[in-house]
Amino acid sequence: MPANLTPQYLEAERVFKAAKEPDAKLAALDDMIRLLPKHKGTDRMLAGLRRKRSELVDECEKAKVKGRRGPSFRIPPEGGGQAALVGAPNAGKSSLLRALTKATPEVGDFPFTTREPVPGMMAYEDIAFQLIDTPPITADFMFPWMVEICRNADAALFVADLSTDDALEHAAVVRARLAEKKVELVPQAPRESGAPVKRLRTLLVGNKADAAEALDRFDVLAELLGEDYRRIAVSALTGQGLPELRALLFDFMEVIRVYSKMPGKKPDMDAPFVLPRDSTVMDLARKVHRDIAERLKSARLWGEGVFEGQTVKRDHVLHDGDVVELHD
Ligand SMILES: Nc1nc2c(ncn2[C@@H]2O[C@H](COP(=O)(O)OP(=O)(O)OP(=O)(O)O)[C@@H](O)[C@H]2O)c(=O)[nH]1
Ligand SMILES: [Mg+2]
Repeated sequence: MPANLTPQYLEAERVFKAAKEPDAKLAALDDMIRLLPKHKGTDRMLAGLRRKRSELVDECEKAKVKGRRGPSFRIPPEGGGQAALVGAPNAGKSSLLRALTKATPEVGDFPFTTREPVPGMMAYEDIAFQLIDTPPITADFMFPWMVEICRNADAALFVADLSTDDALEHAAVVRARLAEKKVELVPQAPRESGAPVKRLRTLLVGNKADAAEALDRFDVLAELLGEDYRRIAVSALTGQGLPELRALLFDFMEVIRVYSKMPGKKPDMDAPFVLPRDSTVMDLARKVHRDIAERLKSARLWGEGVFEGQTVKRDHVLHDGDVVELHD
């Protein structure tokens, strides 16, 4: 391996190897081509990557000709974490996805405007979280694949419509419907994982805060739901509360951003690695590249609780914003 491959390149390579669909592979390959240091020593590698790219483009074309496979209900996670927007009809789930991301799902003042899951990336400072807009859940109907979406998500945004008194009943229905299918909306990340009941950490988002008496309704709703959900009132229409929602979701997802640097070089402050809170230097090394993790001897750190460039052990716990230089 040439010595000058950056951690960002190696991360793109890891994503490429892990990707299953041709279009996901293609996106990762484009990142690799962009991130590959360009000089004489990497000419042959670059040519190899470009050849692979043209093969993949052919593969993608063939997949398209075969016909649309219909909506994919398993949405591969991207960014710092995946959160599903769930709720009753007309609560404003699709409007929120439009307001928070570049995605453009249809919005309408009739139920079941949304019939397929739609992902979008919500930027927060220098990272992004993936939000998934979903169809409504009602007493009469819920798409069966909603369960799969919820099971795969890291969190839910439980969207309630604060413009109507029906919100209280609707919210109870949504929660009960999911619970029937063994998806429990819980206020905090559960300690134990998954099966058979998925405990999905949930933020309560009261939308249409611009409507009359919205905030009073929100208080009643929170009380009715009983659980101590963290909550925020927003309006997809006026934009009120949306910056706070971005920040709250970042805190709620319990992740940290860590910036890697090569010895003697400036850190890459544009592309942080996103790790679960309480991750260690070793966890970072594993994320950068398995080979680096295996050979890791020590690390130098710039950040919280250490002096500039302090040498730390592999089990040192990282903090949001730390800059780390890995030595093998
Ligand atoms: N006043 C007000 N109206 C809103 C707000 N957000 C959405 N709406 C309106 O509420 C209606 C429903 O919005 P959607 O975003 O389609 O709701 P949804 O939850 O995606 O609905 P389904 O796809 O049927 O589940 C539309 O008429 C929106 O214009 C808001 O913050 N304030
Ligand atoms: Mg919708």
